[in-house]
Amino acid sequence: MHLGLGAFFRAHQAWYTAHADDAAEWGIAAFTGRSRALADTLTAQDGLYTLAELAPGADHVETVESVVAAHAGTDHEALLRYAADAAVTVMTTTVTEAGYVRGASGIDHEDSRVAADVATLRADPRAPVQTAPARIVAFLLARRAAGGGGLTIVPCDNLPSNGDVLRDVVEDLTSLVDPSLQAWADEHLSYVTTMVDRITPASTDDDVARARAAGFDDAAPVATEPFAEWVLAGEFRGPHPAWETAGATFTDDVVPYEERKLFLLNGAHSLLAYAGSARGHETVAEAFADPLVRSRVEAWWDEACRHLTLPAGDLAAYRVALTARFANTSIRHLLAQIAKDGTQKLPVRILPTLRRERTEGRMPDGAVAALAAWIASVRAGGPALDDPLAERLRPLVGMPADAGSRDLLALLDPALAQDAELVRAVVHAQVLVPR
Ligand code: CS2
Repeated sequence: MHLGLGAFFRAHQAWYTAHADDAAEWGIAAFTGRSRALADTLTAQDGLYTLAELAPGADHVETVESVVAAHAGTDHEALLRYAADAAVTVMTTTVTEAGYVRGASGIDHEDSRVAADVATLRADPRAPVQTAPARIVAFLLARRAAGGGGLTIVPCDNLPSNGDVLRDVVEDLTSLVDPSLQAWADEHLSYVTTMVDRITPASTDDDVARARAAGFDDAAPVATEPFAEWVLAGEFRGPHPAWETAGATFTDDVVPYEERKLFLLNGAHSLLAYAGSARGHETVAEAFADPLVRSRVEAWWDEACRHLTLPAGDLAAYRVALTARFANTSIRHLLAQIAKDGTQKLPVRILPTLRRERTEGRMPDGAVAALAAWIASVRAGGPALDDPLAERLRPLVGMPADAGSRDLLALLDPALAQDAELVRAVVHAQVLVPR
């Protein structure tokens, strides 16, 4: 089972499942977020789609066969049918950082969709719900009712300790909906934490044309990069595909890999997204080729590396590989896509390093540039406004730099706004990255 049928899932978890030694024994039933279109398109082609790995001089196209059923997220009845199926032992999720609807701890009790889902599930545990955590709770209630066995939930979004994050959210929601479910969950359910990596832009008409030119009549192709990495930690409550035979790594401690990827790749991505779009670039490769933006990325990498625990040689090699990945002009990775949901992304990508640097008495230029560029994007009414907290960002459009910066930093973390030296540095940095 998968929640969050999109391009990334099809380039990553579905691809690993298709390449596992035991691929013939597994199939994925995948659900979109809400939209019906992709589910219908994939259903019309029996779940098959082409995956193009793109790099200058090294394109490779294959057909991926692991998705055996594609459903719209609104097809709640189908979701509950899988819950009762003993053959379903693993649920992966890619619901985006914002999709977990996290609060300060557990789920966000202030979110009106959460309140609505709680009321719905209390009244009828089989009624359709809106949020991803509620869909999972509905799934678990149906599984318990059907006497279903062990299940492992494997979140695949860019959040540190994503297994723990999802557990906290689901358990908190469970306590609001039906506390008696917890005892069943303790016995039958486990959460695995993962680091996922593969740069996969949203699909476009160009991808359809490319597939056609390669001889495939595919209305739902995916384009990605050759690189892929998956590191998983935790206990499974049942069988899972032999992902390790396709190159996934099972380890005891995923944190060092998560931090390396979140800070160096995703942190740099966010910096590129805001600073690059302010300077008129459209894609990651274009922004990365701009020496002014690139110098900020290098500064950011230096700062972040000071706080990563993997050996220096590993980090240096990762930076070299990332440099080639960001420079890959065969992929059009739009900055506007990465700029979405900044209030959810920056706190996990940039703030841990920023806090550690401030504690050690330094003013980290790269981290400051990332925050300043995000603030500039909000103040200019740019792509940063595509955010679950848009209502709180919009009043700051056009605000003077000093007042706006303080308020926006406070939105990410109130303690940041108390750091007067930091606020000054952020206001000053905006001058360095002009629109
Ligand atoms: C990107 C990620 O959109 C974003 O925020 O930073 O989707 C990134 O491309 C992936 O994490 C790469 O593995």
